[in-house]
Amino acid sequence: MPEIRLLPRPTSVHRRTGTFALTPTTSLAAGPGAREAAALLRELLRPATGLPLAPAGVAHGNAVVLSVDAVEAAGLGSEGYRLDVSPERVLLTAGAPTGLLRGVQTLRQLLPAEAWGDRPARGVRWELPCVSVRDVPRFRWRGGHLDVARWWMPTSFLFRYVDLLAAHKLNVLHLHLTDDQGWRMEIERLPRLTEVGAWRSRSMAGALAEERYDEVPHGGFYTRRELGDLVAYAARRGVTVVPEIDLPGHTQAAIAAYPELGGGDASGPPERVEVSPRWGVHDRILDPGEASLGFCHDVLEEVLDVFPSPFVHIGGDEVPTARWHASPSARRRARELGLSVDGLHGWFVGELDAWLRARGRRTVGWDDVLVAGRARPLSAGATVMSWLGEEGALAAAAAGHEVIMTPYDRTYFDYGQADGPGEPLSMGHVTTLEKVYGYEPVPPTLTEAQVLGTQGQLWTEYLPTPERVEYAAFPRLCALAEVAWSSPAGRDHGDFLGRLRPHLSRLDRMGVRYRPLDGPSPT
Ligand code: TNX
Repeated sequence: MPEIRLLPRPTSVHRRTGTFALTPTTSLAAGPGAREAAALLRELLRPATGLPLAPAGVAHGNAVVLSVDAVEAAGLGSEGYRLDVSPERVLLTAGAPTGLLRGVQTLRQLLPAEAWGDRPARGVRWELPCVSVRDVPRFRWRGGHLDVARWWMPTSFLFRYVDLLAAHKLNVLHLHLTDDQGWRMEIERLPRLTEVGAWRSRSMAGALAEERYDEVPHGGFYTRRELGDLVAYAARRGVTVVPEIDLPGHTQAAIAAYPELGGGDASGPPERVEVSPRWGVHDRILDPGEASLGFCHDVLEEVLDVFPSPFVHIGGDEVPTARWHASPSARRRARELGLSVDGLHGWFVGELDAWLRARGRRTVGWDDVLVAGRARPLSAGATVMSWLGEEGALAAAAAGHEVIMTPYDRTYFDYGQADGPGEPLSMGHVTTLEKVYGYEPVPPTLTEAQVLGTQGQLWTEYLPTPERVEYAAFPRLCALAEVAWSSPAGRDHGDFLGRLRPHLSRLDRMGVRYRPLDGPSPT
């Protein structure tokens, strides 16, 4: 009998006797609200199985039946589902279409790993074990972050990354689109952002401390249409793309394109800067004046056009104010507002938050915005992404904000996975698979309802290619997916590893270049 090895672990799994076989005559019946899930199931299984899964109005004979049924699915929320496999029928039921998308991923995991390939697999019996699964996610925000600013990644990889997130029932792709080292989103009204800001003449080649450069030009950007296609593709998989435009710090690439945004100092107008070739925190930040705010509004307007996400991330992290202290216009602005120069950080973030709120969106900011936010409270719906530690999360929750837990020591997958020889260059610290799996996102003094969720971060300073990104992401993202989806009560590292091994053979079929469990692969 085939074993049942699901990842992330569902709420409950009851094994029944027998199997269900998907054959060329198996039909797929999709009731109202189930069409998208049916299309996804066909699309996922077609390449390896070649099965047509022909649409059927009413299920007859050997059939897979997908339905949205609020009564049957009571208590399952918008993402939960029930999957009942008997020898004649596969019944997938959810209270909402998104729940069916999650159930489709489970159904796929019940098949032999060969089903995950992108080429026809011959001589495989496409059997599912009979089982009853009931499954409801723990957190609403289960994210994967990807920094495409430090290195541009091919557009096709963004689509693939969405597939990988969805396969793990993660539901947010947080795209870090701008930083000192590159501006990656086309903004029609501000063409120089990508004509100039998307390209750098060289990149840092060694570790942060070494300051070595490669002299190889690098760049790239995504058109609005490409990003729109990505949003639609992700939506069909139940994944929301949350854009991040990092403001007012981490903006050297924008200032390279439009130098006036950088403000000047007492000695005159700003000198020109290049798109930065090096990593680390930069002191070139947007001048806290009307011109910069107007710039942010222009950018965000186009961002809202392309990304329907209820959440928009404005960064807000690492804003060194030294240059504001030296800038007569910044000092004047602080005086006018009755703020300290450092208080301008909070004022800036508050202005953007109010602007987004007026347009019906919810601001997301790194927890640095809280320190900054003292000058002006954030809107109630603003959400804080807490990377610095639990203090930020506690302060955010105390101020009534929902929090997304992204602590650097547990969820930064740009950190190494082990200490030994042969590990690729990384940010330096080590975050093992076990440490990720053991992470508990709800701090002891917070309630589950105050925590929107958690997410894995892929900052790419040391991850210049999709291969390197996948190696850093996996298998740690598998562990995080389980932390985000499954109930903490059943958490057991040994049991997880028992399910991870067969899961890795699924990832093998998808060609994922993960770090093997027993040590680094040769690079
Ligand atoms: C801190 S987390 C940063 C990023 C870096 C990352 C490297 C955050 C809001 N800022 O700019 O890429 O560390 O680990």
